[in-house]
Amino acid sequence: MPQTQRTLVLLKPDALQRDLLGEIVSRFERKGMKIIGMKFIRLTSQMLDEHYAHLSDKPFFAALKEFMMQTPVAGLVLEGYDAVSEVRKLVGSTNPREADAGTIRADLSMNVPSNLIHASDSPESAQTEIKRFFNEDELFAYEKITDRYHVGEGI
Ligand code: DAT
Ligand code: MG
Repeated sequence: MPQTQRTLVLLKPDALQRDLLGEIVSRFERKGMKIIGMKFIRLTSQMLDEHYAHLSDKPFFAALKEFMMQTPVAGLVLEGYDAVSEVRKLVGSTNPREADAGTIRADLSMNVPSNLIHASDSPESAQTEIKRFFNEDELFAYEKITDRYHVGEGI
């Protein structure tokens, strides 16, 4: 059975600068993901040390942090069936030139680190990342008329 999950998305400074926030949010809306949190976040060096801890020994780490702090990022929490893997599927591989056509990164970007978007890579990291960037009172449970098409009795 599919699991209703929540996942964390960050629209990176290149998405903001290239006027792609709407295009990217629209792809998640069209898929049937429910937006339950959405705000601008000014990332700090400390937040990025935590968020990208798995990359701290890489030579590009400092440049990656600098890139992520160029502008505010747009944070979203998305909810839906198997949201973590479904959102990663829509996002595509880390390197946009290796990502499958049809994905956000393949269709709209060319390079790392300018690959437009972050999305949690497992249910465990989704939980940690949602807590890192959103307070409980910034997340909204609400009924949507389209819930009947996107969740419910289906497989
Ligand atoms: P993903 O964003 O697909 O989860 P990741 O967690 O391995 O990938 O890396 C986080 C970000 O770090 C990635 O979106 C872009 C940047 N990055 C990864 N590998 C890189 C590299 N070899 N050179 C420059 N930036 C890189
Ligand atoms: Mg990652």
